[in-house]
Amino acid sequence: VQRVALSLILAASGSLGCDAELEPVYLWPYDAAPEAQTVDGLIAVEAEHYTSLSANGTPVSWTLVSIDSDAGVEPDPDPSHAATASGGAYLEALPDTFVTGPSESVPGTNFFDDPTSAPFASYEVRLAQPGRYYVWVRAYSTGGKDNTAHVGMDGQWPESGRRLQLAAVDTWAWSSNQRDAGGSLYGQPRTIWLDVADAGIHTILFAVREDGFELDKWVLTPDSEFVPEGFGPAEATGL
Ligand SMILES: [Ca+2]
Ligand SMILES: [Ca+2]
Repeated sequence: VQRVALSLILAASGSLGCDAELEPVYLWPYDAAPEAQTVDGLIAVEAEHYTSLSANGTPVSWTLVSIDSDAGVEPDPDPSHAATASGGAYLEALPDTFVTGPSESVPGTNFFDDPTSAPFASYEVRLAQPGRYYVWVRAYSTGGKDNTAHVGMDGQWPESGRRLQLAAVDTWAWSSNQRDAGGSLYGQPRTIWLDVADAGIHTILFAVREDGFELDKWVLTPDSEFVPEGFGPAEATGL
């Protein structure tokens, strides 16, 4: 396990203010920002602490659901899961029209196998070291038509970030599985990753593949043995 400190910056309004000499600091768009900490190469970010969201010309958007407010977007067949979400909030891809039962996938409308034309959320982070980062997400699905997404970086969507697959249903669960990896529809752990060529500011991207996907929190870790549990690491803290 590499023991290199890593810092994280989230841009509050597009101005990153990055400076390699600065102590790591959050620039959350929230007043109650946690104090930043240096960590052992791992970062953890609440999905609701995004830098920006884009529908990317589609009818679907990542939409905030919290203990204080429902998404207010219909149709959304399942109830809020904010009460059991990390931080009491998450993003859901809404509206959700591709659901278990008599519904059809419509590419570009409720199903986005190609992440380049999918709705996405952006997170500005500062990575203090290059290398391979395994991607874990804490997410919720209520069926097989709500349980995949894509991960990208800096406007790119590498094959290793495509088709992130949840293996659990009707519960919050962590996954780093790529659909079909290892000969299983539900994939295998640590088959979703991002290769980072240079330290510095990067934009981590999460795109919708199936509407109704609920994204609570995500982790990047260089540790191939790390498996998050429960709510996972506190934001930006490490092992
Ligand atoms: Ca769906
Ligand atoms: Ca959350």
